[in-house]
Amino acid sequence: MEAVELKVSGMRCQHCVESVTKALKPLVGEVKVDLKSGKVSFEGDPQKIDLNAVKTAIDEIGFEVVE
Ligand SMILES: [Cu+2]
Repeated sequence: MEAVELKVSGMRCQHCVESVTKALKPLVGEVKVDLKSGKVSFEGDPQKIDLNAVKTAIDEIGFEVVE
């Protein structure tokens, strides 16, 4: 397991945090979101995580992965 960290833009409140958390749960399990920095992090096997799917899921709910 490795820590993966993404920077997501557009999250402004706890509701956004929940949307991101919910959208990513089926893909990567538990995620940690830091609203202030926009950092979304989770643990996973880099071989198994489909980062494109993660980015698409974030995109679909109106946010953007910037890093
Ligand atoms: Cu919000």
